[in-house]
Amino acid sequence: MHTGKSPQAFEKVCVVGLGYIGLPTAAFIASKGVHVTGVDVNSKFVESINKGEVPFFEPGFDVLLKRVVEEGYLVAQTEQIEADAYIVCVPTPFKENHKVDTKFINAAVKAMAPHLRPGALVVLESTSPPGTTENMANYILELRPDLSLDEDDENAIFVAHCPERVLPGQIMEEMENNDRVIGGLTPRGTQLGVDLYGTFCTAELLQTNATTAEMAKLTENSFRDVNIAFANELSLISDRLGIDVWELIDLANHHPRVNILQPGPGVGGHCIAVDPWFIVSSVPEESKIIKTAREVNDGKPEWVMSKVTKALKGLDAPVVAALGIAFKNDIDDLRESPSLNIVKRLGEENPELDVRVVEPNVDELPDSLSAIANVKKQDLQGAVAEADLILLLVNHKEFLALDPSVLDDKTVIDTKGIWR
Ligand code: SAJ
Repeated sequence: MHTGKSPQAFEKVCVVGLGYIGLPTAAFIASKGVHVTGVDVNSKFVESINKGEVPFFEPGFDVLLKRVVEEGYLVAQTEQIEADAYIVCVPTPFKENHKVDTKFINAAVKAMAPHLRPGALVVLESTSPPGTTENMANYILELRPDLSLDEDDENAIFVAHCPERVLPGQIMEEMENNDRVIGGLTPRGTQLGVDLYGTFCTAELLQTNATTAEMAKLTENSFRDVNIAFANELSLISDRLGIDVWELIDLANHHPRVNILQPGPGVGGHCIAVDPWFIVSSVPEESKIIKTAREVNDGKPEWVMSKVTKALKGLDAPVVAALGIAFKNDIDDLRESPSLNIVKRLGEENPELDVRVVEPNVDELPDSLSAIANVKKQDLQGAVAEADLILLLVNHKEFLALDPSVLDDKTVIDTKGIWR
């Protein structure tokens, strides 16, 4: 629904949290000639961004960042400023009980509160359980009782939720071209959100309320989790039946209304392995399939471990080449990575093993692996040549390009089905 009014112009925008989502969002807005202040508590990130350097790997993004920094439209700093609009893109991890931990949102809002002025828009972009945007707004009012959420009040601020949707690895394309869901706590909050995201997003800007927007995001990622769990469950069933699961899925997918996803070593990343729990912890009684899917996907690394243990039986002082520790192909993101978890357990639980990790997307192993004496990093060719067992964990392009004949005399566990 459009009000017919011309869109609100934003001169100064403050993006809080410069990670995989916040930084590209800040850069896209800045590329439209809006002055953006990117804020992060990590001063190393801030320094690197102000030099035009991306602190993580995302194809094609380096060119955009360099440009907006050089043109002066994006400046990074550790302090928030007075702005027309704020976008909060901080992590929302869960606690032991799978309930959200809002400490980063609270910290962001606390630092924002002194700078907020009437008329400002505050958008929460971090993935959050239903009700979080409203709680955030109430916390703002606690800190700034002079402000109001009543649209008719001259001291009103406007609050909305606009969940991010981009796929890591395809951010340059998806940031502009994915439809967005925008839900305000009030109609004007929604409209201002639409105006803000309309500065750089050329796709549909779908309007709703804040709670539905929160739930839409969780629903999207739970949909994917449930579908991957189906593929992972099929891989366990097929293994028992002596069937090639990839052939099975390929055959089934020829049905016009079947589209099964791919099994793997488990589900990683900070989104799909986390977000469904926000639904389960909000409404536990009713979230049966969503909970079971999480358990199936979380159980897959254990199953891979049991396969490796079986394959290693009888081998004396074996060398294992573990191919890939990122949470998925062709990125450097290790968050919640099932592959990283498998390699860590492999090294820790089997001190007699010599584990060679091949990960083309990172320069150094993370501390969790470099602390294990029998785990080290190696190049692909060397590791494959020296290993008795090849454990393929991620379908990185370098592994897809490997001549399969080098595997001829090796024991191979291929969790992604690339060498079938
Ligand atoms: N995976 C499989 N089999 C598949 C597809 C994926 O095992 O067939 C695994 C991947 O290897 C990875 C995990 O699932 O470990 C998640 O990967 P992904 O590519 O499905 O998703 P993410 O986490 O990179 O990004 C998702 C996306 N959500 C959806 O596709 C519904 C993205 O659009 C969201 O913006 C992102 O979560 C997010 O930040 O929420």
